[in-house]
Amino acid sequence: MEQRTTTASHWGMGEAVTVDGKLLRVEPDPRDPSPSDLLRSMAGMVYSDARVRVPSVREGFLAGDGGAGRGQDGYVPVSWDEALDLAAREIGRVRETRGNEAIFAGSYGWASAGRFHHAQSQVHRFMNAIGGYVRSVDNYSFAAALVITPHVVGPLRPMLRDATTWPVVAKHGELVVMFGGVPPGNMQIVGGGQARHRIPGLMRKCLEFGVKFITVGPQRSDADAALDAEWIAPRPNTDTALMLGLAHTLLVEDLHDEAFLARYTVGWDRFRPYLTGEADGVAKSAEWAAAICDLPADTIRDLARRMAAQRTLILCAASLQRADHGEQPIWMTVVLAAMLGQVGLPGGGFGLCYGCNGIVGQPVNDYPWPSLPQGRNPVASFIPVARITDMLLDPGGAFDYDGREYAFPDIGLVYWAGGNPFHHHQDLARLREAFRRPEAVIVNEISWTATARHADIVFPVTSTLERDDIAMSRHDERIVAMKRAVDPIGEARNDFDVFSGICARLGASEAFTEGLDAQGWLERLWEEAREVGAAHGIPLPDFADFWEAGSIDLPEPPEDKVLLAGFRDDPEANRLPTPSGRIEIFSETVQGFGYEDCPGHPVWRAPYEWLGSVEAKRHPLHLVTAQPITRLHGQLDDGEMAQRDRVGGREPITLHPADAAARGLVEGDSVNVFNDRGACRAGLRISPDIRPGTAVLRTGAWFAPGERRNDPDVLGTLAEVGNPNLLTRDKGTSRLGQGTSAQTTLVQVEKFRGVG
Ligand SMILES: Nc1nc2c(c(=O)[nH]1)N[C@H]1C(S)=C(S)[C@@H](COP(=O)(O)OP(=O)(O)OC[C@H]3O[C@@H](n4cnc5c(=O)[nH]c(N)nc54)[C@H](O)[C@@H]3O)O[C@H]1N2
Ligand SMILES: Nc1nc2c(c(=O)[nH]1)N[C@H]1C(S)=C(S)[C@@H](COP(=O)(O)OP(=O)(O)OC[C@H]3O[C@@H](n4cnc5c(=O)[nH]c(N)nc54)[C@H](O)[C@@H]3O)O[C@H]1N2
Ligand SMILES: [Mo]
Repeated sequence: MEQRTTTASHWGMGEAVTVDGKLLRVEPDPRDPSPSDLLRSMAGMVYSDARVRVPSVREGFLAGDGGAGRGQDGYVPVSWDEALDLAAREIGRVRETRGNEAIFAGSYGWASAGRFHHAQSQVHRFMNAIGGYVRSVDNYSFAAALVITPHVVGPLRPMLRDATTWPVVAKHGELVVMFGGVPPGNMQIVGGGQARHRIPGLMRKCLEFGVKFITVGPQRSDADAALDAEWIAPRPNTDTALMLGLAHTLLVEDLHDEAFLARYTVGWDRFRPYLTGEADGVAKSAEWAAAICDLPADTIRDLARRMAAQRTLILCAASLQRADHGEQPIWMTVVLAAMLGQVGLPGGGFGLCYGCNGIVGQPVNDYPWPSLPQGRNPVASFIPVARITDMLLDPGGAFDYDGREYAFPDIGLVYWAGGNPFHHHQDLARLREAFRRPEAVIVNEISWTATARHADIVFPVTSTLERDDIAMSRHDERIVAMKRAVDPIGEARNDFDVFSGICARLGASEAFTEGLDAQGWLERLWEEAREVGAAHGIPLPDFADFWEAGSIDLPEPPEDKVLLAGFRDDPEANRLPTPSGRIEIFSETVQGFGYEDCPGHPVWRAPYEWLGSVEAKRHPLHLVTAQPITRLHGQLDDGEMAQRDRVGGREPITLHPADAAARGLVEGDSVNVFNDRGACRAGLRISPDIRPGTAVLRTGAWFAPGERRNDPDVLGTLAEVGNPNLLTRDKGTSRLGQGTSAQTTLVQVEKFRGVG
């Protein structure tokens, strides 16, 4: 019998269609104007060959190998009781012998939508119930931006929520300059879910009002083709130099707004000598920038003049700051906008991370819906999230972060639930070495990801469609009942049940469950949501009625928002949360940290590898590891969209026709992509719409159907299907932000002559 049930995911709301308990497909909600095709991949993920079906223990672990076989071992199926006993024994032992400071459960990752079964909330609550854990701070997405913005204009997250909306740009804007674009493929995703994907439509609407778009970056496709955007393609990682060249042009042609700089900023006088070259003998002129960016100087001058002549919004994508010195393009975007003097005007100023998701620039509300309480973590120790390998390889070692020095904790046990470090981290060979250090590694996973295959104990867990949950994201326009559509696959259980089981063995049941089962928690969360709703004038029905209804529409959000409009109106009454209360072109605080790689004002510093470096002689292609259009990171790689996109069973890599020809390569070839850190294979696509000297290999491929899946070395499998993090370098953006610098990578590509 056919059944339809509502569901929600990071890629949108939908309806699961089952017949006799088998999932056929997930259909998009008909009210979604731009639904994501990723819904079509969900059935493939649920029934994937790669599902973890039973609790499993690594062979070498049972033989006491001290971790040496992680990533290369086979697994032994065990009963749930045995696995839970083992996990409780390991956690208990590490806790007793080395304390909770020796447990790392940062467990970074996107997990799945849903307020209760959210894996990070579950694992952190569990860890707090048993005495705490070493955590991680910031994220892979925009860590450098998170750390630099409070020094310059104020914290990033409120700026994302309060970003100037596209309807305002349509009405008041004239020019939008998008560094790193606003890739339409990325707009499919909002963490926690999104009922209506409006951004593609809202951006296209700008055209009707005569707004012009320019995209700056290695790929033309970073702008929606329908926008007919102009395309400027500097060398990757040189945007800061380009922005300095624009700033210099504004200055020497007297196109900058001195009155704005005087009233709303501090430190212009400290930055100006750097720009003119008075400070270091190098004028950051259009010619200077042209040589670095490999663009005509006239293009830069012309762009500066057009920006000054019109109402211009400058956007800087998060990708620019996932690079060596990633703090600089963010800071320089703000400075450039300040020089134009349009900050706080409708359709002018700057915007950060618009390409990150469907919230930034879409009209949104902000409701503090409840989430699973995390409890208190008594362990103070933390790492910036992308310093995981450094931590495991260098216990006790010192690291810098945002003006202070810290020491890496000495980790005995790693617990991961809802994230995939062997997807998200850089230089995976180095990460593997690091993952072999702890006494024990425990992972809850849906699938046999590379991370699961580095664990000693693997718990099989349910995915979204195998359990009941509630989607209520702060910024969404609908609350959705995420209903269980199919039975759990194999012996999979919910993360909550895994942690309840371990807690029962460690005498922490009451602290973790508070006597409630999953249904009890859903009802408690719903009662709290009703209180939040009541406080915001949104009456919510009782749980049974909500569940029956399937979803509840929330009030339409306000359409018009202008970032920093209040500050512009009255900079005294609406001081910015920076030390001076104004935009800091020069930051005494940052200068005071004494970091050569992030001084007191924005600077151009050559990245550790780039097309202008000597290294480019041996590895002459800049590797862009953009977000995958056909999946979410590693999630859904086993689904229809990602598998259909493969070229000869491998992840596609895109080269410019000239670069392909120079290597004797044709479309569809299997290629070898390599540098000194590693190598992987990929399937060749050729496109004139990428900058010569650039190669695009999107992140996240790991699923190999059939034979290749059984490679005993899981990194070997990643190399075969085409995973770029075998090639990326593992170094912080700077001593300030310590974010990932994945986008700073050079490679060479050659025809693959091996088997397959
Ligand atoms: N080279 C390079 N690397 C990058 C980036 C880049 O631009 N270039 N981008 C980075 C960015 S921005 C990010 S955000 C990260 C993303 O990195 P991650 O967030 O770690 O990637 P995901 O694949 O989303 O990992 C989520 C994992 O959780 C599992 N999961 C889902 N639901 C559940 C659940 O309910 N319970 C449990 N236990 N598990 C669940 C999924 O199977 C999946 O393996 O990657 C980063 N890595
Ligand atoms: N479908 C899908 N959507 C996603 C995700 C996903 O996995 N799948 N992940 C989500 C997450 S977690 C995040 S954080 C956001 C990330 O959002 P972004 O960081 O905006 O996304 P990216 O795709 O990494 O990068 C956007 C573009 O930047 C360009 N670029 C790379 N290097 C440079 C450079 O040096 N200069 C310039 N000017 N451009 C450069 C590339 O051409 C790339 O396509 O996306 C989100 N959206
Ligand atoms: Mo991200």
